[in-house]
Amino acid sequence: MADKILSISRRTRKTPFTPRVEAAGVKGYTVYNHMLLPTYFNTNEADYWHLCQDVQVWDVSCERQIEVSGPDSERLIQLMTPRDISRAVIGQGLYAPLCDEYGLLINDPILIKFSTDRWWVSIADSDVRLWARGIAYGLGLDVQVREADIWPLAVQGPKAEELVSRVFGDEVRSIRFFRSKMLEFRGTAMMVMRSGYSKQGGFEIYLNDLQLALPLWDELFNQGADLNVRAGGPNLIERIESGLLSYGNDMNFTHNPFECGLDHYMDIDADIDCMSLQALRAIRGKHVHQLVGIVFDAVVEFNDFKIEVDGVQVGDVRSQVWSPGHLKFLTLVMMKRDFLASNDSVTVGGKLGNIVDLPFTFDAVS
Ligand code: THG
Repeated sequence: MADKILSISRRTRKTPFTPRVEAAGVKGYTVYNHMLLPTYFNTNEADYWHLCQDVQVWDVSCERQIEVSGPDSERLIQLMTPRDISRAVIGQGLYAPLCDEYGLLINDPILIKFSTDRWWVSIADSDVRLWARGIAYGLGLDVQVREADIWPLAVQGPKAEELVSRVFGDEVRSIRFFRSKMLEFRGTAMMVMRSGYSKQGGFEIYLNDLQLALPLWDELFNQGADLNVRAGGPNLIERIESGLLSYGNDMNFTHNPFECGLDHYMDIDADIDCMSLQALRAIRGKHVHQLVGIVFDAVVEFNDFKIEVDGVQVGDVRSQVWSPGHLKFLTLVMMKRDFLASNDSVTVGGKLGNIVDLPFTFDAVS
């Protein structure tokens, strides 16, 4: 596949930052919410080390904001998610599964309470706008659902706080995890949240003015020169080591949140009006699969992503990567729970893998 290119057209939407991403020498794109998402600039591994040591600017415009506004907004959001949103405060992000009436995953966005009558659903890769509009129409809800003109730019890495505070001011430093402030850039206030798809620390800037895209990018690079700032993107190695799930890869519309280990992000015993609650209560404890980690000492070649024991499939490999930091081959696998009940390892191609709970934990190197 390495010799193939991605044909880009209006369907594979560009972003306001694409000119700078191209100038920075992007080497790979994926398509996410019908929009270009840069995947790497040097190599996955070089980008990984740089992310863990310095600071990167990521064009994550493809994390589209589905804006739900109007008197019934909170009702519509709560119908879609089994996480109790009633105590959210303005400017807070809540990582939350969206489920259909069977308890199956529609998406795993960050829900953001932008104001009392306006929520943003910061979506992973599936068409939540259509789903939300369908529900709103079917129930006759008094809401508007649209894809907002917002293009998130993530600044990630140990030096992210220093860089973002140079551009937006020292108020940045007091923003707590998954909280945000409206801060000005060139006289325009935009949301800055302490969040992002890595565990190296950082912020997401929700750009709301097209004209400011290139000035913002350039300012981050001017201010960050001595911090060794570079362009980057969600990094496969880092996100797997950190246990950040990827909808469409690790799980999809055939899985429920229990199977993905998203139990913490649901309140299924709460008294909330949510369309998946009944199904989820019935599934609880009876789900068939569990997403687990399987750790090998060397790279393993899987046969069509299957893990088979005595000719019977017991697992479906969803994501895999060689960890250069831990010198392990990390895989995320949907395993049959009845296999997990009596096994804590599995042999694939003659190589033994240890089955572990997610997120991965790595013993400190002594
Ligand atoms: N940022 C924004 N929108 C997004 C993503 C993002 N939408 C798509 C995708 N990423 C959604 N998926 C995730 C998955 C994990 C996290 C965020 C988005 C995440 N999880 C933390 C964890 O697992 O430790 C904390 C979750 C919590 O405490 O609520 O950060 O990256 N804007």
